[in-house]
Amino acid sequence: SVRRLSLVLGLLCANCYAQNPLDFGSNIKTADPSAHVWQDGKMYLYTSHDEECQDDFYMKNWHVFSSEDLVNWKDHGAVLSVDDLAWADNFAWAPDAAYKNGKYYLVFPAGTGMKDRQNPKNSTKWMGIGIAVSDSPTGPFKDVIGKPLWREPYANDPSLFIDDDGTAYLYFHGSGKDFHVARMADDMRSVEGDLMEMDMGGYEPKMEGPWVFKREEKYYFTMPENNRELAYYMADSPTGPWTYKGVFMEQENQSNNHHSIVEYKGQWLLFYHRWLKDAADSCPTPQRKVAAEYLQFNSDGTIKEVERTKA
Ligand code: FUB
Repeated sequence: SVRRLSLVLGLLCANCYAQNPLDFGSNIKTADPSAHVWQDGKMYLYTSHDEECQDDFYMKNWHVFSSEDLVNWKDHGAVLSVDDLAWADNFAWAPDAAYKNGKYYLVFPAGTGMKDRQNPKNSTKWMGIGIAVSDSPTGPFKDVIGKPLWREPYANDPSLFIDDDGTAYLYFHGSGKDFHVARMADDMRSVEGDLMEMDMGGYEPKMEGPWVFKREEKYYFTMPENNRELAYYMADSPTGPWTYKGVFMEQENQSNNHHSIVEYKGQWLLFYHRWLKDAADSCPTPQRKVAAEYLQFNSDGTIKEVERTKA
């Protein structure tokens, strides 16, 4: 797969070299990449931002990176921060973005309270999902509704999928094994109707960050199963019923993963994060870094297993 990634990069950029994790040209620690290609043809990554040497997921802002060749990246800085929110002050976790009606939307989880590792029952942590708007893909984004989309149930790791008819669906991670989807109102400022429970064909493992995409008339619901292995379902509609298809990327270092999948210049790509301890890092424990791989499909539409490029 080193060869494969080099090939992608070689095709996209003469004299480029394989980078995995991606070299963002800054020392900040990033995770939870949501990849999108907008009208200008560039690749945009919306990521969360780990504090230096973090081990508690107390995270404060979200960044956007862009690239035209997947090698040279521009960091557009913190495009939204929990300091900008009236309803949350922590847990700036995995974001996603969408383009609709001439505006760019950043959908993000954030929360309040504290985690108590020794006595989890004393934890007061709460999380909800917000939506912020900008005229530019690189923000800054503004929380125009000034509150979460809902308070109950607990929700994080939102992911927006806009179908060909313009309907926007919001998938998210709730508490435990819940596979729900919400339909967004046309102005993207609220949820229309109730949360819909999806038929997962009888297999509902614990999961985090869902990511939905469409390819050749099939819908794919992908997610880190048990928070670690990337697995997927397929369906004929964005709300299921879904058929489980298995794992396409194994876990690494007993650590969480979070990913997105996008087509770029005729090639499908998988963005995800790894936990690495590199020599240049002064942190005592592995830290999260965003990486990418080629994604290949079989003729029946199933996803070929992906091996990580050697870091
Ligand atoms: O980055 C904080 C959390 O860790 C994310 O929301 C989860 O998906 C996991 O990556």
